[in-house]
Amino acid sequence: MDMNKELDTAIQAAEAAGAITLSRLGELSNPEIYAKEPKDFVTEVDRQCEATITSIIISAFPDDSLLCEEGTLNEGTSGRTWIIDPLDGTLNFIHSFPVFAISIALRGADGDLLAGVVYQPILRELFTAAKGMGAYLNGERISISDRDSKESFLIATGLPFKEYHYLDSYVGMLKEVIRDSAGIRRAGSASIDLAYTAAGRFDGFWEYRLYPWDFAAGVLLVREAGGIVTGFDGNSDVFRHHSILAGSSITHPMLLDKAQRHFGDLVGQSAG
Ligand code: 2AM
Ligand code: CA
Repeated sequence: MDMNKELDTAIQAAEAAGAITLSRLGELSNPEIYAKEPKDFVTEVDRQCEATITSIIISAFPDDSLLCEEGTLNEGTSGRTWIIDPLDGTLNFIHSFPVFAISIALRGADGDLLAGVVYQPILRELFTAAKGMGAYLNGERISISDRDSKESFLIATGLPFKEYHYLDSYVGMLKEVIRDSAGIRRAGSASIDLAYTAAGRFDGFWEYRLYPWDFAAGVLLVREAGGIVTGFDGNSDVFRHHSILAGSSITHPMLLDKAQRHFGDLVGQSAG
């Protein structure tokens, strides 16, 4: 199915939200920061971006549903759902640490990811993918890393920041990945971690607890770039448990083996 109109709309929405983030970067002060839950922050910039994105998407596709981080909902009749993170990396944004993105994905009625956009406004990097059509960075085809020696792997992860019952499992896995890689990065934006994995900058990525809007677009990017994405249970239905392992045919099995040994029974638990 041709996704050109969907991708063009998602790009337009992501660029409009990106312009908002750039115009507000460095401006935030404490009264403008709200905690949805302890350590889970939202700012008026997140809300402004979400309003801009959703109005662009709803006017182009009024029959589609919306699932957005900051709560905008639209119950459409098409069976398709746009999964939107208007500002991924909010804590970075608040601190002016320049790693944040807009993530927009479209999921079809059958559950398949159809289109995905991750836009990093500071670097003006636009990552796009449509099902079966490959993954692109600013119009150039990207592909997953072909590095094959563990001494060369640069692996991204997300550290636990809110729930700590799996901290020991996480640290057990982290210790092994430290030994089996050149280095680890924790940049604080899962959509960028996945987009960079798709582009071969990172050799793999793992994070235990994420929301659909953090990973939906990035998962399609990695798969369309030739990579493998599953949950920690090895299942490719990443929407079931919200844990993510992404990598190449070399790094994904390595991460999966470690996740299964360290997380054990935890892998089957659904996200809270
Ligand atoms: P968010 O900025 O859209 O909330 C990486 O760990 C992911 O977790 C990010 O994509 C980020 O998405 C989310 N997250 C939420 N709260 C966080 C926090 N306090 N520290 C780090 N990441 C956080
Ligand atoms: Ca967000």
